[in-house]
Amino acid sequence: MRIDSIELRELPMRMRTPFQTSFGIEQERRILLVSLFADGVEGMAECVAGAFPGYSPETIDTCWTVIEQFVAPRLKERDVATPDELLHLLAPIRGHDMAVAAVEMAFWDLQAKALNVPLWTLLGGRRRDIPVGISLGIQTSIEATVEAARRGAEEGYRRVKLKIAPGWDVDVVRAVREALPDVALTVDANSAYRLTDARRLKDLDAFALDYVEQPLAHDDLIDHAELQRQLTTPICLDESVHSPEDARKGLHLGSGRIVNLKVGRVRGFRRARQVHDVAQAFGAPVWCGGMLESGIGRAANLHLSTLDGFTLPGDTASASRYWERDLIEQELEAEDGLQVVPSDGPGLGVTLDRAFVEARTTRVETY
Ligand code: OSB
Ligand code: MG
Repeated sequence: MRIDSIELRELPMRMRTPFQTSFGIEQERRILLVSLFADGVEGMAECVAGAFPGYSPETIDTCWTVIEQFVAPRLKERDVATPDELLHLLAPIRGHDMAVAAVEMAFWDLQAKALNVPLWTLLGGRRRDIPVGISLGIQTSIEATVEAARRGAEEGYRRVKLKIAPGWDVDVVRAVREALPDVALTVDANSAYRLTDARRLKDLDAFALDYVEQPLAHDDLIDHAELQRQLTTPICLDESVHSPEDARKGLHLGSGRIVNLKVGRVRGFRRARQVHDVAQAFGAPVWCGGMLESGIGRAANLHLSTLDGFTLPGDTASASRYWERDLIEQELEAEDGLQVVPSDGPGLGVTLDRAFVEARTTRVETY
């Protein structure tokens, strides 16, 4: 397909409630949409970078700059036949995986639309009902956390994940576990601990957690392996895995036994599939992470979740948990803890609410 142009668009979206993690608090999302135009077709993706470099060094501003200055010039007026070819053209760009991912994902949507097939068939997925869980940010009190967890469980979500941080861990997990003895419960530290906290983290073994997500540093596999030897609870890697190589090293070292797979973190669908395949080779389950996406990014996550290895509930809960009004026409709502893959048309299977998006857009450029 001959790439005619790339459009970048920013629109602010305010979340219903603030989302607090060990690295910060967020309520005003700056959504960055990327469109690729080729052969009269538009492929679209959402860039998952945040406004602040707390989860990753990338931000939506670095992504905009990298796409404008380095990605667009390499793709414009080029014939690109496959995602592999596109990644090859972008291979000189080191890092900036979220920026590259957004463009790569838009290319998959473009191809699927040109072929008139749903994206999941191109990805090779087979699952149709996607089990989902909720991710609860750090709340104002233990009681509020227990109540939010209880509501999630009552709504049928298949897993409750609690954000933890030093000083907000064992007590809150104990309270939720006592209130909900049977719920599939996990915690996510977003890299807030060090190996010297191992004793504290070992206390979490008492609560039958499905996993503890990314307890240690974002760039560490060695200490995670040492910690995993001391814990009975499986460790799930999130921030540490940017590539199939990272997954291989982490699973080989025993740094974790489960992978949270976020397509934006691993440079797009092609590499996400490779990470998935590596995990499968190790017999390690994967699940689809979330980055507080709007409907465009959530739809992409649901398509990815159709691959066989996604055996644990993903962070792809109902869009209405975060948004008063989404920027797509479909309502991506879970029922009984299941999401169905969007299928209103080819590609992502969702349609942008153009009037809403135009009205909210604060910046749009075509390169
Ligand atoms: O670590 O999984 C994470 C949100 C922003 C950044 C990092 C993470 C998260 C979440 C929320 O846990 C997932 C979601 O519901 O989109
Ligand atoms: Mg995480």
